Amino acid sequence: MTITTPPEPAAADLVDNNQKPVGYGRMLRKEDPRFIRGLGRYVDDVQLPGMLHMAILRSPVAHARIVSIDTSAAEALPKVKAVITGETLKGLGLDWMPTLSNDVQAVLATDKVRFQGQEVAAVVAEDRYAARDALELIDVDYDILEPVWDVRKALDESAPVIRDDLEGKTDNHVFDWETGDKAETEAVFAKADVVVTQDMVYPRVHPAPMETCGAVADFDRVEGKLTLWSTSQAPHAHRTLYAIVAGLPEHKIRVISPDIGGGFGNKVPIYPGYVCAIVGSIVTGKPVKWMEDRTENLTSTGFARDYVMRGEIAATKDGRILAIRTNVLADHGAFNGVAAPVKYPAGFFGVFTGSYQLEAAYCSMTAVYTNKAPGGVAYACSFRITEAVYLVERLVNCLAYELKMDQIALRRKNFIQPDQFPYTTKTGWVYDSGNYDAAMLESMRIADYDALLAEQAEKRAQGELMGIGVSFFTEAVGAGPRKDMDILGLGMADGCDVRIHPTGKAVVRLSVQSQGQGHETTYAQIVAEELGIPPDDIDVVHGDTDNTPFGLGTYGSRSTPVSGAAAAVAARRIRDKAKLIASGMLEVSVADLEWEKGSFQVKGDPGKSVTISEIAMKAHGAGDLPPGVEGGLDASVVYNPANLTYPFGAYICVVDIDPETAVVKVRRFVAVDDCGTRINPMIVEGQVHGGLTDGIGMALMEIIEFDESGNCLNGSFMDYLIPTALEVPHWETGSTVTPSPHHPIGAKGVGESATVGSPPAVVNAVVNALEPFGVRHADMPLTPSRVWEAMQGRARPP
Ligand code: MCN
Ligand code: CUM
Repeated sequence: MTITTPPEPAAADLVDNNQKPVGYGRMLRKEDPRFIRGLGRYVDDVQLPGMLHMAILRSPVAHARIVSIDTSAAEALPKVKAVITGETLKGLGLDWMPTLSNDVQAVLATDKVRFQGQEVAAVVAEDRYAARDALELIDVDYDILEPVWDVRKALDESAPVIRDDLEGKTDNHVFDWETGDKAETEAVFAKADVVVTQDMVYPRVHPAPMETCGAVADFDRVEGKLTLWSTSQAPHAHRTLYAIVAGLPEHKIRVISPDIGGGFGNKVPIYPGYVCAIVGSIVTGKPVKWMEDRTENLTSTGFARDYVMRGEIAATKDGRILAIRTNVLADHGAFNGVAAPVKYPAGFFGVFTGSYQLEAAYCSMTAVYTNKAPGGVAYACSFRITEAVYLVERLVNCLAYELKMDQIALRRKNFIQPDQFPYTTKTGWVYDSGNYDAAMLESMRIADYDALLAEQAEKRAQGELMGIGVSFFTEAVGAGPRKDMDILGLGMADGCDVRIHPTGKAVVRLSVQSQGQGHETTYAQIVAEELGIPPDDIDVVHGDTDNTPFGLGTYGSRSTPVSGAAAAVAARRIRDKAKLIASGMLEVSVADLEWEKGSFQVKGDPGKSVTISEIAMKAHGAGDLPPGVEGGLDASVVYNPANLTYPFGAYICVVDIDPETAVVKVRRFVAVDDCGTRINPMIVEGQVHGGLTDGIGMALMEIIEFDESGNCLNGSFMDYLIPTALEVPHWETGSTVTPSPHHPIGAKGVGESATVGSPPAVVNAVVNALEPFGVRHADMPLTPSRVWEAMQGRARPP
């Protein structure tokens, strides 16, 4: 295992795209010239001849029986071409659709509405305005029912049953799930010197991507072919589901995800709007466009978190952590629309054991339906690892508080050690590689931790509220080995096709789909590194099911671990074939050739060599190839990962709290991330900066709440606060490099690391600042009012 701590990059390290040698490095993003000039092509930029526009009527109430829907006035509007209701869809067998977790979800409500914002009817009209006007003319008679808005009361005997559509359903229970050894954990807790219990809530939040969800459906009656432009993180998986749900032949469906303005998991599920746009196009014979507005996005699409957790940690009195136990109540909204591998009903929450050597661990969870929008797995969640990391990192700080131990010293005492990898946790996950202490020490060095402690002591003496918060996370990303992981029966492998043209230029086709992560750059870099072709000569194609290999798409930071591996392996296969061709060209045996980035040369005679472009021309050109070698220079790989990859990081946050207003200011944030080999360190840092900003948002301001009638209180950016440049500090990033032993280039995923790791660091810092008030915990978001209540000894009960 190699550990390096690269120095801060100098501007001179920025690699010009055409500068050689090519490969890994801080190359400027190939997609940026189009994005920064406003030339990106998003779904809403698609304009087709004769295109119609669709708008959706949504339920104004959280829970009600639908008595009647009168669409006659809307249909009479001159520009209206079709009004679609649940009854229309029922005729096509499309009124309900499967979710990604084996539940069903209403496409358009027929019997009841089950959350505020639920889809009730769709209008297709000549323009967007007419479609919206027509919505106002649809008359729905609702018989209001009592809503279930408090997750803690969802299982009460008296609670109304939300999902009476499910046969035999008499309560709001979704699933129970457990992991770890209960009896063993109880035994370890019984012998522990210290047990600390803490209740905490990870509130419902929303990914809020800049671009809302939408689609353009174009059903060609002549060809019988459906083309769907949609905001999808997983175009291939969506196509297969449309084939299964709508009964359309799969080869007659083309799903295109063009440029996507941010996904963050919000664009993994299939939404009723996509299905209605398809039906609208089939019914009218015209292309139909549907784009949500901001309120629709915030109130009806995939939310994140919403876990009510009780955590318990057992330790010796000198700070040896022995066991962790947790009980979780999970709010899944009205339909179980979680997108996680099917064997994992709670996603990868099972890694709540964190980065520590434990003797035992146990988790039990109950998931319930409420009258709220469905979702649950979104917002850079790494399949619920955000919740898991928050739980364990808050618990460790609660333990430090009780033991009066330094939060870093306590962590360092309990880390899994480098020689213990691969490490099997008490819940059965096999961490592939790690050197946790190196990352922790690096973060302490950058932060100058001792100086911070001294400063804090001084400030406390003067009554100032300065807090230092630490978190250390391990993530499990790169789903996944197909023996263990699938979504609705589709194995979680992903593919890459690499094709080298005769002139030595290349095209790389991926089954994963970028929403802003820079795939056009980094996949070109992977192939460039392997083949010595400059990245600017390599085009990356993605997001079009007609032109890319099958795969399950981008989420759970799985692109680099899965498709990134596929790209490297495909390029290596091409290199192997190129070597055979080169041996013919140079008239030497294969054993006499050596690879020098971009060319094969005769060992001991570097003057005799052929470049990869010369080989490409030969592969396509005239004359014989060596016996048994076919023409062309292409390769295609479907990669089945051996394991997940386990990136990790050490974060230190410094906050100041105004004692008069209780406003929290994040003054410093140090983030040391280890994602193994870094393909493009600049892009990795960009991903980390974004995730840290997410973390400040969730820790300090973001929440989706409901009132007692089930009304969503955060349906606009006036009420759903997201951080701006004003709330974030200058990020201080660092890195260590511990390659993944099973990934062909040693890379681990990183896209969600900072979102996962930063919220507990911020909360730990705020709570640390409030230590003089005897505060051990306060729940997110730590708005001034909540911090003020904590200061008054009235931390809101979770
Ligand atoms: N990378 C690298 N070296 C590594 C690991 C990654 O250079 N060792 C690069 C990759 O090549 C890629 C980027 O970093 O360009 C992110 O890679 P990866 O960690 O594999 O994550 P994915 O590409 O699968 O992206 C998904 C992840 C998720 S799940 C969410 S949620 C999220 C995130 O990415 N959504 C984003 N970051 C986002 N960034 C933007 N701009 N927009 C989103 O919607
Ligand atoms: Cu869980 S958000 Mo990302 O996996 O697309």
